[in-house]
Amino acid sequence: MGIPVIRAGCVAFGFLLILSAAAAAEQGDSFLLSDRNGDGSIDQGEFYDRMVELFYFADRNRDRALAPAEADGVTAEAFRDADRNDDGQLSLSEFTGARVIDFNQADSNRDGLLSRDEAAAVGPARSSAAGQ
Ligand SMILES: [Ca+2]
Ligand SMILES: [Ca+2]
Ligand SMILES: [Ca+2]
Repeated sequence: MGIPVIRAGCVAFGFLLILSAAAAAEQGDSFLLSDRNGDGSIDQGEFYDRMVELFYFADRNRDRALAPAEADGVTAEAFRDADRNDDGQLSLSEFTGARVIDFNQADSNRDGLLSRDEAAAVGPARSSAAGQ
């Protein structure tokens, strides 16, 4: 019995993350959001952390997996590619695994860092904004 205080704290913390992410997104600069140490580039650790945040942000029913309906902006093809065990859901590792491939593709000078220009090529998990 009794209220699980620790758990409530985690939920509140999660909300803070979501709120700060949403606030930064409103300011339209996801690059600054990802570049935590402010050195002007996104390293793989920073990228991974950001992807984990996005994963939990997208996981609206909080089952730690993304259903196609939760993976906004991910094309059906990209979703299938990322869904390695073919269970119709993206686990955290499946999601981040697919995004790391994006990171490597965007890192055109292969220095393991994304500059602002390179990061723009990754985009918000959308292959095309034109398709609406
Ligand atoms: Ca950085
Ligand atoms: Ca989910
Ligand atoms: Ca899966």
